[in-house]
Amino acid sequence: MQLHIKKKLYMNKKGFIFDLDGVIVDTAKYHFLAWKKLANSIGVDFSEAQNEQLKGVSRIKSLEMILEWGNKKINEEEFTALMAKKNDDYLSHIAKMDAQEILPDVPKVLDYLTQEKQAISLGSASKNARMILEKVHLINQFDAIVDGNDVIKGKPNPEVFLKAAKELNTAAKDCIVFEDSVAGVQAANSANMISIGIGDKEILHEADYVFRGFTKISTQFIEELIRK
Ligand code: B16
Ligand code: MG
Repeated sequence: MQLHIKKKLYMNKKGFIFDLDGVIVDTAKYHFLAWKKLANSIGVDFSEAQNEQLKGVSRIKSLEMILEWGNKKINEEEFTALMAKKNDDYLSHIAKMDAQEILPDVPKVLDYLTQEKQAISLGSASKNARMILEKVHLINQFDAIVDGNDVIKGKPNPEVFLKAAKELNTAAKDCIVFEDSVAGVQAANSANMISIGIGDKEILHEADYVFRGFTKISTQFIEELIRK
């Protein structure tokens, strides 16, 4: 969905696409708590390593994977009920969120891109993305928001990022994606975009560049991406 046009998008050659969970805010810890509670309630163990595999993965696919790990078979009605239960629990954590939960230097990078009149989109698998951006007061920094409500195929399928490029009126090859998940990096690569991993170099080895966080990204590096 395209938001108000805060910038003259036609001036931009590049499109900067940000994942949400794990890139802009540290909501991965809340997804972990909610999935762990749910998994344990149906007698399935759930580790942090398994949670890593769910990063960037849609809610439906995440539950399917948990049930498979636990070797559980349930009917459609139970599946829908468990998804709602997980989301309610997740939302109870989100309710307490504020701007303090924005990851370090994210506002600095967004402000710099805005100052340089670059086009910015969200590209998230989450259906709660818009609400979270509102809660942390970042929603107005985005020219477009593409999230879990706008796509049929989840990451690693590139649909979410291709839609974001379209919203920004930018060619896929001119887009730069910031991602914390393996599935998201793969999606960016399949979309023929520049992938920038935020997190662990070994986990995100498929990305074009990897940084521990935005504090490690220099203004000069962003400048080079703009001018490339
Ligand atoms: P929801 P991202 C993803 O967001 C999360 O990484 C993933 O753990 C979650 O299952 C997915 O959103 C769906 O989230 O349940 O809120 O719709 O990293 O793509 O911003
Ligand atoms: Mg993420």
